[in-house]
Amino acid sequence: MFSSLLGSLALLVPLTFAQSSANTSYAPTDAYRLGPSNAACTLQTYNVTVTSNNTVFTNVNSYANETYLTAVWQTFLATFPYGDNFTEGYTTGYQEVTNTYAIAGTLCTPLSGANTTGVQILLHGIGFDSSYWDFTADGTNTYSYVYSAAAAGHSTFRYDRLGTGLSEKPTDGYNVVQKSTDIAIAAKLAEMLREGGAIVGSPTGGYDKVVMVGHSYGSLTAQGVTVLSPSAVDGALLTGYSANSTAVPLFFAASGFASASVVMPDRYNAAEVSNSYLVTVGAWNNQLLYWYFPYYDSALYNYARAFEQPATQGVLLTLGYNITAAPAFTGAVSVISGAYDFPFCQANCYAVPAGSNFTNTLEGVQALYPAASSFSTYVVPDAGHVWHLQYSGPTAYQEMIQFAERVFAA
Ligand SMILES: *[C@@H]1O[C@H](CO)[C@@H](O)[C@H](O)[C@H]1NC(C)=O
Ligand SMILES: *[C@@H]1O[C@H](CO)[C@@H](O)[C@H](O)[C@H]1NC(C)=O
Ligand SMILES: *[C@@H]1O[C@H](CO)[C@@H](O)[C@H](O)[C@H]1NC(C)=O
Ligand SMILES: *[C@@H]1O[C@H](CO)[C@@H](O)[C@H](O)[C@H]1NC(C)=O
Ligand SMILES: *[C@@H]1O[C@H](CO)[C@@H](O)[C@H](O)[C@H]1NC(C)=O
Ligand SMILES: *[C@@H]1O[C@H](CO)[C@@H](O)[C@H](O)[C@H]1NC(C)=O
Ligand SMILES: *[C@@H]1O[C@H](CO)[C@@H](O)[C@H](O)[C@H]1NC(C)=O
Ligand SMILES: *[C@@H]1O[C@H](CO)[C@@H](O)[C@H](O)[C@H]1NC(C)=O
Ligand SMILES: CC(=O)N[C@H]1CO[C@H](CO)[C@@H](O)[C@@H]1O
Repeated sequence: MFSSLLGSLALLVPLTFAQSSANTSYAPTDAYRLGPSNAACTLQTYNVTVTSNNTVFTNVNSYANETYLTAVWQTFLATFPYGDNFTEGYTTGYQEVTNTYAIAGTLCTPLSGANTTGVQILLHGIGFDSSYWDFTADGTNTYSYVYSAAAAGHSTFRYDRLGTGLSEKPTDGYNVVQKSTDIAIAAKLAEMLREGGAIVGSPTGGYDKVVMVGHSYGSLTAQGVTVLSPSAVDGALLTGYSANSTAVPLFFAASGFASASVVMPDRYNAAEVSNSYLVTVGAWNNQLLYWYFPYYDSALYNYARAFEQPATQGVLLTLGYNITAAPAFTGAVSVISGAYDFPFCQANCYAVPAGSNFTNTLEGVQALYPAASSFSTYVVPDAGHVWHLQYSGPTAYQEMIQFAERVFAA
């Protein structure tokens, strides 16, 4: 079993604020925000040791120039999904990789009122770090899911994906920072939440239920956890997600993904992140992929762009790998996406194949979960991919909380 290989040490590392404040790539307000006023939050960096079955890349270089990176995209998109030429030219199979990664995570428990014995682990998507879940660019808690969850008595654990925020940024953005590694880290952290004492601030005996909540690539990762480590979580809440890959080539083409240190030289330098760490090339590319105009506060969009976080080319090239059914996953599954989600619905989550009994694109995910205890979908009106940050998001947070409560009560 893959999950048995994950059973290694996870040690605490005290976070040094002085070091992080030197880095403008991490929004300073987020670095110092230890969660909303209705929760007690602990930010810690954990040494997480995992073994993962990684795609082995060849003919790539973490310090390649933009011309070369673009040529890789061209080959990839010419043969999508993962045609022979890309596989033959750039990958040579799989190899187990064991490493220890410094991952920054924040556990928030409600300060008063109800206090669930379960926890939600929150996996953000590409372009963000874990501040996505506690987003306060408008100066309020309106778009903080951490706040809404705490108000409902729920504990949350959000962490910065490898290569983002305050987490480690390994140089090798291909063989190391890729989807398999992210799946293993997510599974390991979920297991740590279930164990007592592993996560600072968690109950002595650990949490009795773990709901994994993803957004976008975080949902692709969570789906991988349900395949490879099905007992790690009791529920999978996949947001900003579908099983429809029609728009994926458009997503890549419209992003203009290029090196963070080239696109945003005032925030990133090659000493901090290698060239393989990419951001969208322009603010409007970011809008095209993620936001549905005009249903959002431009202050949130401006902040999201100003502090856009990178994803490695290895993550982006492997995000479609190993999307297979999870026949061993017996927990609950729900999919919640914005009606106009671009990457996962090509801007219309009501498009379904002729003759199908689906009422929306998200229902296609059910085929991956033959043994799930329950399956549901919800389409968030007037919202795009980052629906949590759009005007209709906060109302839909209640759908997420209700799902978690059903899992906690089961
Ligand atoms: C975590 O890992 C880093 C890098 O290897 C190391 O310097 C640090 O001592 C470790 N922390 C603990 C608590 O072992
Ligand atoms: C990696 O993949 C190979 C081939 O599919 C498999 O034999 C092996 O068990 C996998 N290892 C892990 C850690 O999943
Ligand atoms: C991913 O899929 C490939 C091809 O089916 C397989 O060999 C590999 O073991 C899978 N990796 C993981 C981590 O399951
Ligand atoms: C970019 O890298 C490629 C491959 O190494 C090289 O052929 C090309 O000359 C480089 N271009 C520039 C502008 O440095
Ligand atoms: C791979 O490249 C060769 C040579 O350029 C071309 O003839 C072939 O059609 C390509 N195959 C695919 C699947 O794109
Ligand atoms: C909720 O549970 C956590 C973990 O056991 C504990 O630290 C916290 O004080 C509790 N909060 C309330 C309001 O009971
Ligand atoms: C996938 O999305 C495309 C584009 O929106 C749509 O035409 C197609 O019907 C969808 N297929 C499924 C199986 O949902
Ligand atoms: C569609 O039909 C399939 C096969 O009969 C069934 O398993 C599935 O639950 C149906 N989906 C919806 C949304 O009715
Ligand atoms: C932009 C910036 O200041 N980056 C720095 C972040 O921290 C690392 C490690 O301390 C430095 O190497 C970077 O130069």
